[in-house]
Amino acid sequence: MTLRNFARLFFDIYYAISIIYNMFKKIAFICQNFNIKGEFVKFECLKEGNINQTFLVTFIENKQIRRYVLQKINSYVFKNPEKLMENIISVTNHIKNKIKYDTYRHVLEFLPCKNEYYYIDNQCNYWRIYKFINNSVTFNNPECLDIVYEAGYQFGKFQCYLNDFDLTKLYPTIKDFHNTKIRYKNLIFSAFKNSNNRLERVKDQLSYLISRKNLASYYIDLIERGDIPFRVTHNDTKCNNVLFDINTKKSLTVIDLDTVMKGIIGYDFGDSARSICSTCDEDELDTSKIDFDIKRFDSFCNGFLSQTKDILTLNEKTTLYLAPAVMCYELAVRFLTDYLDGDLYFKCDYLEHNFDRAKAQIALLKKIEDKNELIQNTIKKYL
Ligand code: ADP
Ligand code: GN1
Ligand code: MG
Repeated sequence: MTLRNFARLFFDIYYAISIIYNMFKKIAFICQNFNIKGEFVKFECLKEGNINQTFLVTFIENKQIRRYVLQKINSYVFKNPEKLMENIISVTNHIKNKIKYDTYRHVLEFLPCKNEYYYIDNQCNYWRIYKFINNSVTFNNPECLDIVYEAGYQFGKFQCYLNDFDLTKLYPTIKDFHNTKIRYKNLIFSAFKNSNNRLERVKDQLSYLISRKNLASYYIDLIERGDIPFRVTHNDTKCNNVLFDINTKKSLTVIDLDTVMKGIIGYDFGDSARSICSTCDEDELDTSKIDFDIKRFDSFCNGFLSQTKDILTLNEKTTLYLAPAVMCYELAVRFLTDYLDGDLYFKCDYLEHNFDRAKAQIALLKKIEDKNELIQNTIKKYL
């Protein structure tokens, strides 16, 4: 190694250590504001989510290890973190009152910071802390049908817990979040703007999504006609938003409650079906491997509908079959829009990440549409 290379390596290592050290100090300082007892010993990044910045922080109190999840709320995505935290606290309190045992493992528990449940740092970032659920695990892609059943069951149970929750208490944390018609308009607008000169690259995917435009209006028309009711919905029911016990592989609780707000059942059912029943990760590059697994869909429906079938109206039941396609379409539209806009919304690991995600959702949508009849029959079996 030349002296010059050695000096560069030394500088890089020094630079990396100083970033980690400053981060350590900053995280320790933020945690202090939540009055956590004990000594702060370390932090790790939890990289699963596409939105918030998440850290696992470890404290030692009287020789006992205590772990917490520290999150910086994404303020580009969530414009009013104060109201968002009000939603989460009232929803988690409501659920807590219904759980009979092991409350600490079956609902998220947030720590107060003075009179609120967030801390604002000197750059106006909002931070929150909640208890880490020990011996838990999440799955991007479930390894077996029991896990699929459990994920469906847990999202269904979440609906049941909140069936008697007063909808008017919830603030819309993201306006028109699942308004697929507006999502479609935004895509067309971004294509016109072409602010990052990416239009030429996406023209095949864009024309496909335009050709399937009728999917965008299906649920919005039903709501506008008053054919289906509003409910409290989670709105982000992808597979890795359910925590499982690492040993028994039983589901523990639904996490990532930022988007809990007024919605319709198809959003939660469809979003989890497209996420859980896909044979690949959301950013699979080899689209020929992507399929919608009907065996998984069967187990998912079994779990979800075992919890919800008695609370759903007839119209909700008969319109459920299109939900996996609509939610998959919506996500393809969102990924492509964000790609055209220059990756402002979703966290990206590399330049083309959003484009690859959009292509993967389109591949999945085609499979879902091919299996429409099987999807309908499976839903009927469990209603
Ligand atoms: P995002 O909004 O970015 O998706 P999440 O709230 O879903 O963030 O958290 C990201 C990841 O952190 C989860 O997928 C999960 O692996 C882990 N996690 C979050 N909350 C907990 C918790 N209470 N206990 C254990 N792990 C958690
Ligand atoms: C985001 O936060 P996370 O990673 O669970 C997004 C969802 C998308 C999902 C796609 C608030 O979910 O709507 O379906 O990415 N959440 C928000 O992976 O936009
Ligand atoms: Mg998440």
